[in-house]
Amino acid sequence: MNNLLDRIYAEPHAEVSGFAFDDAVARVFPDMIRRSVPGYTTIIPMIGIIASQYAQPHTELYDLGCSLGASTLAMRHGVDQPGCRIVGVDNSDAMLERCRKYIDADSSSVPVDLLLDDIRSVPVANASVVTLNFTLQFIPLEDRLALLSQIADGLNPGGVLILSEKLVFEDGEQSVLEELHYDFKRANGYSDLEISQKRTALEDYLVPETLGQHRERLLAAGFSRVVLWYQCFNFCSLLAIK
Ligand code: GEK
Repeated sequence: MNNLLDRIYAEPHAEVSGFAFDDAVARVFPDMIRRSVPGYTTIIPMIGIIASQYAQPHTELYDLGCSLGASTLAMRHGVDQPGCRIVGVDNSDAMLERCRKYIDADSSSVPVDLLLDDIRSVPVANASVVTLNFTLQFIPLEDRLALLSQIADGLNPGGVLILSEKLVFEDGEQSVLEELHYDFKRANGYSDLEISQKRTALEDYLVPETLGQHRERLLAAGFSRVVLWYQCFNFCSLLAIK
């Protein structure tokens, strides 16, 4: 992955406009997500471990909101079942164009198809593993159940969804965990100005929910079991089993 430094919000913006996964973001994305999301660098290799356990022979693995393909590559190196194929989907041209380069440069022979599309309109079928690694949080609330139901329908019995999300908490817990998240960002070199401008840019676009809301919706969507396998501050990853 590249090592360009994220300085997008380092200077004061006269007006902070809404966040977009454009070329400027795609260029610095590996640095941005590593320094902004506590646990991201742990979650990625674990997606490889989970894929290795749950991939079924002759099935599809989906990476929905694949960005530069970090989860795609983790799954690609995790699966050891015959006849698996990975489908990576993202609606940002800037992301997908770069993702293609990482996939082409990678040595694994597991086939990968990359689709420039909205994850809400991509059919999921014959799937054993689906990853939504910090993507559902950008989908409008009213569309989340339909998307998860479509994923559950497209998974084979025993298949799994890996769902990683930023969370919100009730009352006191929220401020404790949020402050720790800001300290994590400060420790990674972000200034208070960068933290506050990024927060403004993401308002109304990244909409986090509680752990309870996620669990309930996953069960309503058709999953039979939901396991919290990772949490760091206000970020978590769930394993939803069909
Ligand atoms: C990783 N999973 O490195 N359709 C398709 N893509 C979308 C949509 C949509 N409706 N909405 C947002 N995206 C990656 C990290 S980043 C998380 C995922 C973050 C895409 C968007 O273009 C971006 O690439 C990705 O979802 C979210 O494991 O930046 O916090």
